[in-house]
Amino acid sequence: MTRKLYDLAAADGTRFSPFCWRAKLALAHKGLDYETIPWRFTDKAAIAASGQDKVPVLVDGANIVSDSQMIADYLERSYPNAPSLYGEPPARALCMFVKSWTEGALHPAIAAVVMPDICERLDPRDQPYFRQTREAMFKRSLEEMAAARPEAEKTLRATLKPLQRLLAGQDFIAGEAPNWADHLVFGALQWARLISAKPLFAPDDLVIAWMGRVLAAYGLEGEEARGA
Ligand SMILES: N[C@@H](CCC(=O)N[C@@H](CS)C(=O)NCC(=O)O)C(=O)O
Repeated sequence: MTRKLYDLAAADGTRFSPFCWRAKLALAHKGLDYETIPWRFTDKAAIAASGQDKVPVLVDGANIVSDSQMIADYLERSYPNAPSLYGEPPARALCMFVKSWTEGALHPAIAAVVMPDICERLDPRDQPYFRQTREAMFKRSLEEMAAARPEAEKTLRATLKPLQRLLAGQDFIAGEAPNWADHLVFGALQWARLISAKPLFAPDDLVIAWMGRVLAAYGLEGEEARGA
């Protein structure tokens, strides 16, 4: 039976979720086939069996796994003979630093820039839900966030500097080949570039070349435009 991954979709089908991208890269890393099921914010009933209300949700035979980190741990445990997502045990701990930086610094910097753009791109039936939950989350209206975009872009550029410095000297965050550390950061930047109403990165930005290498490592070239 084919594995299924519930994957957040915009109105035009673009798959922009950073957490879903991580999960897709982890499945590719393990060499596992899967199909994605486009999911909207308000399709809570479709993933109710996972016992929570967010995607990604992986359905692998009888196993239903939610939360991208739980999915990575599940894949590592269930498919131990496929290439490891973390490397040796200490490397998992290092990946947790990358996860903490991604979610604590990079995601907030990206969110401050793209929240209004996301709303525009959502299925109309998702838009009121998104506006209400995100305005409560950020304690600002989407219009206030849009007005503050120039400042937010400046913060994002500063946040990315250490990553760019790293990528000037090595091909992947994990070194010679990508692993979960790359997947975590890739998910965030893929989210940013797929959903931003205007380009956030120059074509010659080091992070763009690295994103190309990550996709190429899994034979996923061509996926970046559609986001599927
Ligand atoms: N900790 C979860 C976070 C997943 C998450 O926040 N997913 C978002 C999409 S990017 C979602 O499904 N949100 C549903 C909602 O806000 O109602 C993970 O790592 O998978």
